Amino acid sequence: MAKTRNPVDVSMDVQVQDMLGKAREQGVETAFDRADQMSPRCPFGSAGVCCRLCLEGPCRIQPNGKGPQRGVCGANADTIVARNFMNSLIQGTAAHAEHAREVALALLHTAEGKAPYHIKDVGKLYRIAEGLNLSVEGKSVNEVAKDVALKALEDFQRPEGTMNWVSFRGQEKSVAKWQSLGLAPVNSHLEIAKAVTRGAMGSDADPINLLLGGINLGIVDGYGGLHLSTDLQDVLFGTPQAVKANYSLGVLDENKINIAVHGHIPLLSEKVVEWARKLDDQAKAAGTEGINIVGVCCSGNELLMRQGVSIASSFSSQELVIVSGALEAMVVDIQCIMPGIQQVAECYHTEIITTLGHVKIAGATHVDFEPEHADEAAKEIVEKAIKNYANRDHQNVSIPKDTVEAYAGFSAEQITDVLSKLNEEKPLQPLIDALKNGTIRGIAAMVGCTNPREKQDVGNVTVAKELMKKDVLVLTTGCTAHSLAKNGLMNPDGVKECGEGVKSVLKLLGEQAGLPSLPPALHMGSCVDNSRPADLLKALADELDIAISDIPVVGSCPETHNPKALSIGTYFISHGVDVHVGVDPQVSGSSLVTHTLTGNRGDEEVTTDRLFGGKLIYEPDPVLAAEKLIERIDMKRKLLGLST
Ligand code: SF4
Ligand code: MSK
Repeated sequence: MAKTRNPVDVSMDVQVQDMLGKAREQGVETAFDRADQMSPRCPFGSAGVCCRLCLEGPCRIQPNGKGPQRGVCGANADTIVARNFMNSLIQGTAAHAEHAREVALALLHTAEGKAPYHIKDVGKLYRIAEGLNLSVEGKSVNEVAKDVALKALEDFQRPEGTMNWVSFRGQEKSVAKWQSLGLAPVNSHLEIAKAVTRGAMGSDADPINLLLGGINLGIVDGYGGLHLSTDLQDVLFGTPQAVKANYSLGVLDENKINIAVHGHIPLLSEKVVEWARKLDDQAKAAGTEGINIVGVCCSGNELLMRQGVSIASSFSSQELVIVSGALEAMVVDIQCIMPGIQQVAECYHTEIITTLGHVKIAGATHVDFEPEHADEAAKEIVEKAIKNYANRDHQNVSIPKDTVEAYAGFSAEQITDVLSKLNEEKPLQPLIDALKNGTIRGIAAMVGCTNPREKQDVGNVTVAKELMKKDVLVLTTGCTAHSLAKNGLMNPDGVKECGEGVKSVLKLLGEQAGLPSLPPALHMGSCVDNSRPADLLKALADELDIAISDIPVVGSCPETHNPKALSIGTYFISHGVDVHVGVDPQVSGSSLVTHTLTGNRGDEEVTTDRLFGGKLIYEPDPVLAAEKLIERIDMKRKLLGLST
């Protein structure tokens, strides 16, 4: 067993280090400790060569050529690795598709008057209806919303053709390529079921075919998951605009009842915020100064973007919010919720409240959340938190003092709006000019997670700073945004980290928004909001009449932990965008699979770079990763005839 890391070695964040110290002093185990106990990693699992698809197994292939080279059924390392990779993509894609389906159903029920939400962004609803070729003439807002919701739900059941959201949001050039390769998805559920089937024992055994199936899943993830979710969430809850909030464990408030919302789907968290405001007097009557909602993971991102709610923690340090001793309730829905929060909560007074019938944690309180009864559920949750304040042990409360101020809310619409102040007719032109003349060298979407096995924030912050100083414009989402915010990169002051080119553009844009500068990292939202950088790329490519794969743009996911990051990455690769991961994607057991994903476009063999114009870059060293990303940006600039 590897030795336990010191707190200074698990996170860059001093508050996380201190809180981990408190947890250890009090004998409370967290993910950082369990990560140490789980080291070293199993070499078979790490290489992706362990198969347990059927009861003939488990089978494992020695990657060094020694020992058996095929499983009992005859599957070799290439097939096993490709199937395992595809199974990760299924996990990610299914999670995003289900997120989207739940939001689409909530929109339908809202339009029918059966769920207590309202259409907040009517303009976006009508733009979506137009994009889907729906007639709006003579229809009420709710009738249009119902038509849009039904079109969305059709993407889970249509028997043939191409998904509505692929035709609507996809770039024509990309869609044509996918159709020519037979990769354009028909409907999310069909493609996910097909992938499960082809990856099962005794089914698809051609590794290249399996990887192409993975590309199909990436497209489903992007359009049937990310775009669909973002679009309909914006319709229901509003399209984000620039907003200021605070980051770090210090956002907890000793004088208030603290409720953390954690997970992903804003149907629940938006209602919790609404009811926290309504029941503030009840909290005051309990002897506090009111209710303080804080965000964890992507529920946090969703509320930050639309409500300005502050963020307590990214994924890897989620248990430490409880260790503060000041958290009355942690309300969770789905994805990225560590089962370990319940064990930690049992050492303090925090009540863990699960809300979905299909996502429970043993020992936690369950309040069933259905959009139709959202108000009743949210009210009950907030009342439970208020009641639980009486159980707080005030001697055991430790809230770090400082917070970091950050700006978020940079939807594609908000960025376009700021740009339009420079050129009303062609808002994207200033960005295009800056890209063309090299003031902006390229664009990077910094996305993904934090991972308890990695030193928290180091990869995310280092890659971002390295790219910024080389004049790359950084967009960000997910828990990566938490790392960047805590380290001052979502604040106008952080612009000092940028090269002169990007700095001048951010300052100019900042002036249009009444700020000394835009922050060097533009926070575009949650995991599903990776649709937002994609929207911006599509708009740029359309304006330039080039393919998205031609734009000098990269994605980077330095500290990922979740298969969802792999499916998002595959979505970007399917458009020809290079994607860096800093954590082993577990494919090294097959040189064929590794080469197909990471090889170059000039290679004779099939590679994603040759087929789509983008590839996977695995590089754990963040400085080297940034260098590799810059190389690819410069390569694309050269192909466009731009200076490097
Ligand atoms: Fe072994 Fe083949 Fe079964 Fe996998 S599918 S466990 S390789 S027999
Ligand atoms: S929550 S998937 S740790 S970004 Fe979206 Fe954060 Fe990654 Fe979960």
